[in-house]
Amino acid sequence: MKRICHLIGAPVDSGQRRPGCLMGPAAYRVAGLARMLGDLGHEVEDRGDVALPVLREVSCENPAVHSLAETVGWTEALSAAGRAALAEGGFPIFLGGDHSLSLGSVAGVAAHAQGAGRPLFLLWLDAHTDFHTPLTTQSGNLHGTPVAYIAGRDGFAGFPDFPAPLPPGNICLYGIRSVDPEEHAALQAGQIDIRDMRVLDEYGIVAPLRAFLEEVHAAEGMLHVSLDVDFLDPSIAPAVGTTVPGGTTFREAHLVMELLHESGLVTSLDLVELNPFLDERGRTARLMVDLVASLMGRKVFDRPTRSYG
Ligand code: B3U
Ligand code: MN
Ligand code: MN
Repeated sequence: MKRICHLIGAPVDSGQRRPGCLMGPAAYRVAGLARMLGDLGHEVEDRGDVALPVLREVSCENPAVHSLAETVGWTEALSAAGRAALAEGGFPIFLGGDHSLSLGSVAGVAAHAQGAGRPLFLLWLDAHTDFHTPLTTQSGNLHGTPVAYIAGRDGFAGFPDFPAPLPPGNICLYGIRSVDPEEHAALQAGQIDIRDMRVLDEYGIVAPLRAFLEEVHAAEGMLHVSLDVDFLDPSIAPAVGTTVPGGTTFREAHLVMELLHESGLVTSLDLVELNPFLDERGRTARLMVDLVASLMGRKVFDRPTRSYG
């Protein structure tokens, strides 16, 4: 399917403490994202980088939280950008930026889905669950909070209300292998299905994803995919501030992308946590662009795969 890809630069650095993610959008452009999408037959509109609006004063009871006003500003601006892209019939690709950008990107997508009367599903490809609220985070890094915001947890004073929070069954956390105690307790008490590495080691990378995609399909839902660089193993993707060993391999990650393409269900995408300052000669940026290629239709042979099962 031919898409009109809207590239939305999100040079967000406020959600964590290590400078460099703001160079992410430039790195994706240098690595040839737009050309690759064009070569696959898609239309590409590079909307440039979103600008941070004038900041409002906001405060949080948790003294650990930093850069709150900036993160709220990004949330509002990126939400508007995402919503506008979908309203124009585009396929938004958010070029991050740290994962706090998803507070905004998913809010915008959710607002559109609500207006269109369609359920929204979320596939979170990440080593982390990002299920803190601003009140529970110990690091104070708000990139650890977007899933909680999207799921409608309390504690986001100062942020815009999340439009139509997603029910737990619409959220799939995939590739998880690092969870803080507060996140663990909240997830344990809730009903979000967590496809952590324990699950993927036992069942493989395919079956748990297929099961989720079937649910999206049955509900005629929209599907937002949020791809954190640390979903990948650090040995192939070193350009990320929070490396966690035991991530997905090159082939596993491509297979996930190929299955997503074949499903035809994905309607928006975040690329997050790339820190080009930590990269080795651009290899992580190039790998991320390659994975997007698989997600957008690049394949070895253009024919249905026969079943060997
Ligand atoms: N859960 C930890 C670590 C973390 C979350 N997301 C990332 N790191 N990338 C925290 O700081 O909230
Ligand atoms: Mn993340
Ligand atoms: Mn992560």
